[in-house]
Order: sequence, then structure tokens, then C-alpha cells
Amino acid sequence: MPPFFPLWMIITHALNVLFLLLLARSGIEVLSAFPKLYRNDHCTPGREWLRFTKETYSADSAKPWSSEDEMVSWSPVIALPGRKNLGMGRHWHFLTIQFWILTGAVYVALVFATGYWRYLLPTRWSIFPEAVKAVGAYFGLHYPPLLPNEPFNAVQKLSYFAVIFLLAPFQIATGAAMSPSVLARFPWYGRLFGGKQGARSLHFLGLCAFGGFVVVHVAMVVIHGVPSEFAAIVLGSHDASNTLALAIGSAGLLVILVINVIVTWFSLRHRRATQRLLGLVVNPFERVISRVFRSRQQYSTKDISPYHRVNGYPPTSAEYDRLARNGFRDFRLPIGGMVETPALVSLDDLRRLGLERQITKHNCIQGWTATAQWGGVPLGRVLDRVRPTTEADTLVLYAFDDKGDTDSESDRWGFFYGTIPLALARTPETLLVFEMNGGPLPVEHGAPLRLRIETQLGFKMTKWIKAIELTRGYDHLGLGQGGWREDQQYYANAAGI
Ligand SMILES: Nc1nc2c(c(=O)[nH]1)N[C@H]1C(S)=C(S)[C@@H](COP(=O)(O)O)O[C@H]1N2
Ligand SMILES: [Mo]
Repeated sequence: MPPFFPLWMIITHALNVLFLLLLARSGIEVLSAFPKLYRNDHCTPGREWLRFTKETYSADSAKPWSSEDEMVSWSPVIALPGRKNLGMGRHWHFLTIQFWILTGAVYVALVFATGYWRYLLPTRWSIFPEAVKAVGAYFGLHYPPLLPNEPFNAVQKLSYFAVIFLLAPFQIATGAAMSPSVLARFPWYGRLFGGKQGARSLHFLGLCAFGGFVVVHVAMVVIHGVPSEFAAIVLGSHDASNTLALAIGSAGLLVILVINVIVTWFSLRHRRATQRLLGLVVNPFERVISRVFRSRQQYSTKDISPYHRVNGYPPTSAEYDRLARNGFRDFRLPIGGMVETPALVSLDDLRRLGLERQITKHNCIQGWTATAQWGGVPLGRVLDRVRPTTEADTLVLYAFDDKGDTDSESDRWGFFYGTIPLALARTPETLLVFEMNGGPLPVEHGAPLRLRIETQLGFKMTKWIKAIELTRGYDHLGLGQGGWREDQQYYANAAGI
């Protein structure tokens, strides 16, 4: 029989404490960007089943509002890094997931390789009544007996099994069901969880389950006696030196606390460096799924959401007002840069390239969803007309909205812009849109023109498009991160998750 507390378990257990804490805190940061949970993907304002903010916005509000107004600022003590830093929270979440899954894979491999699975996998039905009895024993202030020749009692074995083999995979599965690339490519996968909002709600309940487990688990350490439990946790045996175990155990907890303080402080203090450093690990994966996954969404008109949230306030310039006043008939879209034949096109010119309609689900980075029908011309057709040169690999979309005027956060400045890789611009579902739900594109949703890319998060879909340019790379634009939100909110440039 394998040892009860082998070294590999001591190490993976300690790593798990660190990673779960980082995951929970960064997950809470993500939640703060849209502190509401819904049963279905319409996310109708007011219909949330759980809300973590007093602020409410209604679908028939006379005053226009933007989904970004719904973000709340949570303390860096609970959220990583806190203070409305969704981009950073996502970076930490996605960085930690990779290490957590790696640790889990090593752990599970060793559990099976060493025969430790016998201590974790329930193999007899009788474990259930035994577990109930064990709980009864705790309530009667007795220690329940250990299973014969095993390290745990019945309720421990069952709960460890549930956390490792059910709850952890469940969190990974529901996490994956929130990625717009995954949802666009495999819509059936989202439906398994009741859609993205179902997955989001279940992922949150999974966090609560983890939290509940940790509370009880720690309480049990206290009840069984901290010194001897620490001996088992850090030295592998209840009989090992209690003082040494307490010293190592407390030092370990202190290290985990210090790591949390340092990464939180560093993220808030050096946001660009955090975006870049974590991006080295996080971005490649997101870039790959953004490149290979193609949208296979097939919704029908009855799936269209009664209310479609808006993000961003419309442009305020006199130029935009003038164009809007006569229904954008005077609007001309310049397409230039690295192209063989630059063009200046009207909405009618675009329409003549062939109108396509598609019903798709929008995924905002904050977490909300809504379904609408979009009508426009595939960007690929426009590109065929202007013929990008061979150097061009990036498409830039310049917008009419000056965020310094329209954004509620005071430190924001500059015109909104976005970039996408040329390959993504050429997929047939990528549209330059001038119609929504059968009518002209409303101002708040991006008139005269907006982008739709069906595998990406909403912030990649520039609204109020003023000009298009083909370039090579995006380092030379704005603050060099590939878009206004990448520059100012530290979002990643590929947005498939
Ligand atoms: N020009 C511009 N485009 C923009 C934004 C913006 O603030 N300005 N917000 C983006 C974000 S974050 C989202 S989620 C979508 C929202 O699209 P909707 O308002 O039609 O729902 O627009 C995107 N395009
Ligand atoms: Mo968004």
C-alpha cells in the first residue's frame, strides 16, 4: 500500500492552496465587472437571479446607459487585483488556470500510478452510510474511525473524491463554456450548461462549493488538532515533529499571503508590465483558438433577445451629428493604408457588395450576452476590392467616439480604435454591419457601421467606424497594444476566451 501522505501529495496540496486562492480572487475580479447572474443568455436587466450591487439599470430607462456603468470596484483584499481591473483579473485567472491544471494533471497521474486511488475512489456503496455515520460522530463530538488501512475516514474519502474528481473538472468545464470562441464553434457545448449564463452561474456556484469545502476542511484541521494535522500536511505523518511542522506550515502560509500581496500590489502599480508579462503566457493560447475556431452559430429569429445591452456612449462630435441627421447618406468610409486600390465608399456602395444576415450571440468581456440579427457585407469582399498588399497583416478600425468625452472614467482619453488580424477579417462571418434586427443599425449599437466577429469578445467589434486602414502589426498605433481597450484597460488583443 502507498504511504498515507507521500511527498508529491504534500507538494501538490500546497500548490493547490496557492492556485485556488489566486483563482478565486481573480475570478471575483471578473465577477465585479458584471456583478449579476442570469438564468438565460438574454440577460434582461432586472431579471438576474443574483446581484452583488445595489445599482440597477433598466431596459426602458429614459437615460441611456452603458454596460460599463454596471462594473463595480471591489477591494484588492478580496479581488485580484481589485478596483475595476477586469483585464488584469482575467490575466491572473488565465495564468493561474494553466498552472492549476498542470498541478492537477500531475496529481491525478500520480494518484493512479502509485495506487493512491484506493484511498480516494469509493469502491463500495457502503461508504455512503458510513459517511453519514461519520458526520454524526463529528456532531456528537467524537472522531469517526478511519477506514481500515486507509488515511481517511468515510466522509473525508467521499468529500476529497468529490472535490478532486467532480468539482475541479466541473469548474474547468463550466469555465470553458464561457469562451466566445468555444461557444461559437461548439454551440452544443454551451447548451449542456444552459448557455453561457448557465455556465457562468454554475461556475459561481462551483466557487461557492470550493469555498464551503475549504471552510469545513480548515475547521476539521482545527478540530483534529492543528499541530498534529500540520505534521501530516507538511511532513507526511501525524507522528512527525509538531514544532517543525508548525514552523514549516506557518512559513508556507505566510509565503502564500506574501505572494498574494505582492502580485496584487504589482498589478495595480505596474499595469502595463503585468499585461505584457502575463500576456507572454496567456496570449498564445487565446490567439490559437481565435485563429482556428470558426463560428458555427445557428440561431433563429425567436432566439433574438428582447433587450440588447449597449456598451459605450455614442460619439459627441459635430461631424458625427451632422452625418447622423440625414441618416448617414453623406457618410463615406475611407479604406486605405497598405492596399493597392484605396477606396472611399458609401453605405449604398457597401450594400451593393451583397447583404448577408446572421443571427448570433454577443459576448461582452464583462460577462453579459445577447442575441441579435446583424445585416451587412462580409469584410472579405471589401478587402477583395481594395486588395491589401502582401505586407499587410492587420486591419485597423478607427471610430468616431472620443472616449475622453464619452467615457465615465476620468482617466480615459483618445479615440476608440481596434485591430484584428487580417485572417480573422477574411472569415465569411466577419461583417461590416449596417442593419440590426431587420432595421437600420441604431446609433447606440454603432451606426453608421460596426464590426461583427463571431468568435471574439464584444470589445473587438468596433462601433461607429470612421475609417479602415491596413497595416503591418499594431505597435505603432495608440499605446501599442492593438486597440483602445487593450491600451487603456489592459485587455488582451486576442479575445477568444
Ligand atoms: N467605437 C466603439 N466601439 C465599441 C465600444 C466602444 O466603446 N466604442 N465598445 C465595445 C464593447 S466592449 C462591446 S461589448 C460592444 C457592444 O456592442 P453593443 O453596444 O451593440 O451591444 O461594442 C464594442 N465596440
Ligand atoms: Mo464589452
